[in-house]
Amino acid sequence: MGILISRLYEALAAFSNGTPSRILMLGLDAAGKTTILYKVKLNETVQTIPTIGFNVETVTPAPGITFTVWDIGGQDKIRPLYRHYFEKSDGLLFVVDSSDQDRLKEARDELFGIVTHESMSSVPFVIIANKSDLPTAIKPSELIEHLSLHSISRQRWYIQSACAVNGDGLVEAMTQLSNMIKENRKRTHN
Ligand SMILES: Nc1nc2c(ncn2[C@@H]2O[C@H](COP(=O)(O)OP(=O)(O)OP(=O)(O)O)[C@@H](O)[C@H]2O)c(=O)[nH]1
Ligand SMILES: [Mg+2]
Repeated sequence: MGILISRLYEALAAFSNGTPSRILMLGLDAAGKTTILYKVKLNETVQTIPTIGFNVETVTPAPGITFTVWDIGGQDKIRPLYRHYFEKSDGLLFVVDSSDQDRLKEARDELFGIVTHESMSSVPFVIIANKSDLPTAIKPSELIEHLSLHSISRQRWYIQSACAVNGDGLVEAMTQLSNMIKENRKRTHN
């Protein structure tokens, strides 16, 4: 039933909004990107294996929002391939494992490499502070400091606490991104 409703939303949204927004979902390996993608697509918590290459799915996280989400494998050896996906992206979901404090600097370096790239420098992004269910997870306010988000001034950003396993925060993250994409379009068309 859930899938039927989500398919119906997809059809309605595609009809009313035209082309879905093209969304890149990036972040370090094991941050939870593929788990998020299929939680939103199927409302199921799937067993994942590390992504080599990418998964792409059209999702409708909320009525009136249709995204084509590109979930790219985050292992360090394949990260140099990211830039091939940058062109014509409307928004970025950057997923961080907020319980893995040892890798926050690595996550920050990756994020800055992406958002300062010329093809991405006007693309709004949402940080998904994932794995909020784990006891070592830090709060979004602390993550903002660790990721030096306040030093980013060229594009709009938002941070959302989430748990891909039970779905908390995922619709909120995608709705925020959709709103920022709409504002961005209005600004660039005026
Ligand atoms: N506890 C908890 N575990 C999670 C959460 N999200 C993902 N995981 C687990 O984290 C592991 C990695 O998740 P993936 O979705 O495969 O990570 P990924 O970002 O796609 O990794 P790559 O494909 O290697 O880039 C899996 O064992 C997931 O079940 C979460 O919110 N909470
Ligand atoms: Mg994956």
